[in-house]
Amino acid sequence: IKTFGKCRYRKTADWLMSQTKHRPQVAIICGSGLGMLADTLKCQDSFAYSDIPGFPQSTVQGHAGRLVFGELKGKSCVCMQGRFHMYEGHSLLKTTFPVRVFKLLGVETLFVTNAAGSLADCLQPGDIMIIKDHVNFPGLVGLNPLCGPNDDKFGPRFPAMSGCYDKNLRCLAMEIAKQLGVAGLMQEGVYAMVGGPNFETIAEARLLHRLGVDAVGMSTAPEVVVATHCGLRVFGLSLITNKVVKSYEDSDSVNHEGVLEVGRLRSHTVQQLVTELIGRMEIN
Ligand code: 6GU
Repeated sequence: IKTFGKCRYRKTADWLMSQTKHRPQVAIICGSGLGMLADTLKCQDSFAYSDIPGFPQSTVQGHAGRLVFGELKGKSCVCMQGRFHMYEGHSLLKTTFPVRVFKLLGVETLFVTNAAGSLADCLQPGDIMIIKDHVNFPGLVGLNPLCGPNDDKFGPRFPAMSGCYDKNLRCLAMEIAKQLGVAGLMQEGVYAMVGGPNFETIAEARLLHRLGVDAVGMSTAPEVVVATHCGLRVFGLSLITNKVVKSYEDSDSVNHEGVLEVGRLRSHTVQQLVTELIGRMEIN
């Protein structure tokens, strides 16, 4: 199993700090169709992934592949416009590489957003799910970015994952949703990561549903595991872009275009929520 020495993360972090005056407290990883948030940062410095030493390259359509530094509501942020997925063929270590770089930049809080399909009957396309917990299916069978020698400088060999989605931030998010008048679109739920890139079969969808999964996607869990390992506070949102087909009578099927379309439709609301939450959350 390959691991990166701390100096590989350090090299990237040092390069970034030599290129920008921003010293972010918050990092945001934007999901499919939700990257526009990065464009709203004030006093931007942005870097194509291909120009950042040591950074992986993104390949998915709908993911731009830029790291954007700037301010949101007076807080210093760094935003990934485009993330890395396991199904692209990246090792999980590459997928989560930016998270450890963020840690070295001084980031204390990680925001993650993604597009997900709903299994819960109460989650409709266009709804926004506050991630309360996750099921890391690849992780359960040993595809975990923390596999291999542990780097004690980042965190412990056996990190706890209970409470990895910060409760205070989840409560504050719900309060903000009420104030913005979008509480009707919001609820908490459990996100499951599957490997992809294919969407689920009906049998797989039924299995996930019966296991208590509310929404399913192909990202997020590895980043959250690595963030929790190194002591970052985490907040996550899933934008529900479609219902997962669970019935043999149903003639619907999902496609990537549809996923991006709902992303665009609700991107403004997701942006507003994240922006307000960042503005109002406490920072140490
Ligand atoms: Cl239905 N499945 C998965 N795995 N990811 C998705 C999705 C479905 N819809 C959006 N992302």
